[in-house]
Amino acid sequence: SASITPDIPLEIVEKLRSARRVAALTGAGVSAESGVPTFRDAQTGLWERYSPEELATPEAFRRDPKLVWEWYAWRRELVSRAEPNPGHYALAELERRVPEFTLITQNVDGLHRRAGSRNVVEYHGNIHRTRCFGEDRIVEGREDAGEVPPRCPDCGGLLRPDVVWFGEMLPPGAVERALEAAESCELFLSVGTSALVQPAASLPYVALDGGAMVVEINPERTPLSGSATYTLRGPSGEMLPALLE
Ligand code: BJW
Repeated sequence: SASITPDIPLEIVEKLRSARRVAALTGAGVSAESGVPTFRDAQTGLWERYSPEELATPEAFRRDPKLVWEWYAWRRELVSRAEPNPGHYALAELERRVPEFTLITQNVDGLHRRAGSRNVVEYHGNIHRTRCFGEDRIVEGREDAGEVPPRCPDCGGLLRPDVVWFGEMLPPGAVERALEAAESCELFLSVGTSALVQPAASLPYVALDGGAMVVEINPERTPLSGSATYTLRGPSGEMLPALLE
């Protein structure tokens, strides 16, 4: 295990080997190599006409529940057919190597768990779960029930995906678990996220304040790039496996 990929600074490799606590924050870029479109780059399909700020809000759902439901139904289909990529598998392998590893993902696609990650904080929920818009309760097995959107079997209200929209609170416990991990880690990876959406975007700064090394992995510059300890400019499907070599 002595061979080290030349692109990765030795300091990062050494930190990875010695750290007892590591945290990683992931975004849509990690699933890009699985064929899942990101939110803010090269616009495809429904993203062409609508920005996430227009569709991922409770107001949008109230205004046009059918449009919003169909956007998510289309994405649910797409991610069901997608497979985890080498970046997802490398993060799962990292969890097996590090004593305390927390993966905080903004992705709702479930690909990290499918790749074998276990200690996952789903910061923005999960697209495969459905809940009642009125009662805030998880409802199972109604996704394909004729009406669009389907209705709650108990109260008759509209059903929605169990994801976090702009202006909404994060899932119970998610903020606390993520802060705890960011505050106490020795190494924090920010991978495939534009680092724009709060409160996720503040986690790398929490880690920096706590003395952690912060490594950003992204082919593009982000608002975090200037503050990160190291930036690895490249796709996560190549950079994450290289970290493990
Ligand atoms: C690659 C790659 C490859 C490409 N390899 N990389 C403080 C200040 C200002 C505003 C706020 C604030 N606090 C709260 C707010 C309001 C708001 C907010 O942040 N607004 C900003 C836009 C400024 N936040 C909220 O409302 C949050 N709630 C909250 O804070 O509650 C309390 C509260 C409420 C109201 C007021 C104040 C407090 C909730 C945010 C929920 C975000 N939800 C979404 C939708 C989820 C469901 C769904 O999937 O549809 O989450 S929006 C969307 O953005 C989604 C994503 O998780 C999130 C982040 O996007 P991400 O993952 O970074 O993707 P992209 O596309 O932006 O970037 C992809 C990156 O990958 C790029 O950088 C590429 O370069 C890179 N890449 N290929 C590696 N191969």
